[in-house]
Amino acid sequence: MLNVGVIGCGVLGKDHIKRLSEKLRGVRVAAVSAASKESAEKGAALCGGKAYTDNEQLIEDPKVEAVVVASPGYTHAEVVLKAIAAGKRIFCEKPLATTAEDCKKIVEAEIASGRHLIQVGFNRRYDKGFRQLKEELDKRKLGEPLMIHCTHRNPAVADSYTTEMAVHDTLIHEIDCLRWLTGEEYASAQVIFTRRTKNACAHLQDPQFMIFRTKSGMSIDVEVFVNCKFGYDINCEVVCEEGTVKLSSPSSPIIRTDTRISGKMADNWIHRFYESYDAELQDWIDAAADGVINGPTAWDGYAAAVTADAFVKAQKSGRIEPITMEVMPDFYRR
Ligand code: ISE
Repeated sequence: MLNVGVIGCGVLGKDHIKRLSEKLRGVRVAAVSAASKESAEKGAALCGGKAYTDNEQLIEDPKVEAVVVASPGYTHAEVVLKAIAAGKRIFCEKPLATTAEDCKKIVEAEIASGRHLIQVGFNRRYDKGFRQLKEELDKRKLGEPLMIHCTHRNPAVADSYTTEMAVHDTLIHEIDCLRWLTGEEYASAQVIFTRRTKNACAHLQDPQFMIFRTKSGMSIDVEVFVNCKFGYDINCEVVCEEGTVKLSSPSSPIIRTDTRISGKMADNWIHRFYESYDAELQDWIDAAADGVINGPTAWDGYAAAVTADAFVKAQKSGRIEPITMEVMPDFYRR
């Protein structure tokens, strides 16, 4: 039984506390922490664990063998570095840290510890549809992939959501998932600001058109539209030399009747990707017994941060920005 401490009791933190204590195997939530006492107590009430308002105290609790980090992104670097120093296993929600520099520090600390401790919560790698897409591509029956077209649409975002968050918070999923899907590193990033929707708040550029080029020359375009109004809409189509492969979307059945076609769409990411959150955490828990990490590593978190930095630069410059990354250390080779 893995005794886990959950850091952060917001929407996703509470969701993780529930799945860890009610649904997943071989795990128990021993403690939770949140900045406010009220929120920590609400989180603790969901699992019967101890409530902390200080993350460091939770990390140092001898009953806590591993931590799930679901606090806001800007807190991740500090918390993860402390957990590595305390020798705890870590599941860290995306982003691993908000800057590539901090991700690098985490990578270096993990390597220095000599143990594989960190999995990053890039949950799309565990989504059934994306897995099927990857299986199909890996067969290479369709020839080499040439282009990928994606959409990442959210029905609406809070006023606190900024133009840069379209990269750090939203596109970050495609940044990781498409790198995993193609097995390629990226060469450049470009952002095209299109005509703005009236439904975005004044400070936000929405939608945005993001273009990647990979090292082999493949081009990838992602429409990020976070006030699309009509639902949570994730699409991905890979165009290969001899055919295309497309994510089933929506994943619910399509009904044809009375000269109409209809189907149900997810209203938010928690519902759309529910099963992938279960699967990624179960994999992390199961791997703990063998002291390994099967899912996205701290290096993947670093690679995503470097790419995100190039996209933010491209938002500001309007130019095609190069993406340059260091060589992956042997520690992360599988
Ligand atoms: C959010 O943090 C997510 O992880 C969602 O998957 C994404 O669609 C959304 O735009 C982000 O804000």
